Amino acid sequence: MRLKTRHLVVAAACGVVVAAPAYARQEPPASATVTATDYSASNHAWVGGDATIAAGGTVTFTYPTGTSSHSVEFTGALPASCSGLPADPGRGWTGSCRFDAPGSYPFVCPVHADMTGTITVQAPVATPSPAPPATPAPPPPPPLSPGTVAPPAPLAVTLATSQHGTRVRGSVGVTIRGSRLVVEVWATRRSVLDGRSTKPVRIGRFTRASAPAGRTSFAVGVDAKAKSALRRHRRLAVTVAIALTPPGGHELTRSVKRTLRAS
Ligand SMILES: [Cu+2]
Repeated sequence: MRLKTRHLVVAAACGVVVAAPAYARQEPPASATVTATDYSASNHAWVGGDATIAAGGTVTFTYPTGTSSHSVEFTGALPASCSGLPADPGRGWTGSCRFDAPGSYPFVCPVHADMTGTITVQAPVATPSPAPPATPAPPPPPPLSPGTVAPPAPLAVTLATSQHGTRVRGSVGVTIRGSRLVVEVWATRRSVLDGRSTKPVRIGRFTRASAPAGRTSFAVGVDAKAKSALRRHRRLAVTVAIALTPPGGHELTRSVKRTLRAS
């Protein structure tokens, strides 16, 4: 972006050239709205999905009208907190997230892989001594390895034995409000790509930055490769890795094997 150059003001009265204050970077707004639409510029898109806000600001996510199902899933850094976002993709919902730490927060609709957006959070401009953000950016959740030995039974996971369609649905018991839930679905490279490798490949991910106490349901959409494998073979063996981290606490993990069947 070219900076404006009209920053010199001639103070004619005394004949002195005075430099006016350089154009300061504009303080970004404290809030923004991101709207899911079935059709705007393209099929299934976020309107305002690349918003920039000030640290500590809030973004409202909404899907007010339409006939599809959408929801919001952060794929990198997580907001400080969210409320009102649907646990399952759906319609007619409004939720919001607060962003404390400056940085980029990419997100996607788990149903539509090309429905992506990024919230950019900027540090305050005019603070004399830059105050550290109230909450440091949470590190991205570590990758969960499938086949991890499950701890005795601290994590109450309900996952139907028979999973139909291209989403893995289940629920998990959350004892401490504000826990972070990450559910990943893995399959072998062989089953997804028809190769020989049995190396695991991640085919879906669901995150909930701040789950309320009680039972939180999840629905993990699988990616295009897995959908195409499911069309070819009618079934796909998957490992579902669930991780729940209470605020400031230890991560509880569990992994469960299931078969996804084409509906
Ligand atoms: Cu969508």
